[in-house]
Amino acid sequence: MPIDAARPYDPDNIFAKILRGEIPSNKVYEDAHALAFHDINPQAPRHILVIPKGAYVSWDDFAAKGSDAEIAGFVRAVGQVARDAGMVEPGYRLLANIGQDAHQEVPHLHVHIFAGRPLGPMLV
Ligand code: IU
Repeated sequence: MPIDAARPYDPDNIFAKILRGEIPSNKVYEDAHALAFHDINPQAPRHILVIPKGAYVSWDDFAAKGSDAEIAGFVRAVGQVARDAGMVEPGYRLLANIGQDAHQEVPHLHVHIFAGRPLGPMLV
């Protein structure tokens, strides 16, 4: 079920549990500000999720409340993951679903990285 991104952060959401190490993930990257792991239900040959370590539901929440260090660290982490995964050539797609109309299911901000095949024109 898609979530209401304006709701308060739920510390028991699945990605919060992954961040706390209570649930395992197939981790590909971690630093002070971000964690990246393989999506359990990949929608492309390569499908990685990158999440900030802070408690943010939405991009707008993160942009408003995140520190400059958190925001810069997260943006750099997304790029680092794509580079480390060898996705720069022939390319990759970033996607963040925010709120009900975008069908956000996990109420902890995450960026999807898709790669591994021609992804076609952008779909909305
Ligand atoms: P969405 O943007 O909130 O719709 O995407 C949530 C993603 O989280 C989706 O691609 C799931 O396959 C993925 N996921 C996961 O990787 N591990 C989990 O334990 C759960 C969801 I629940």
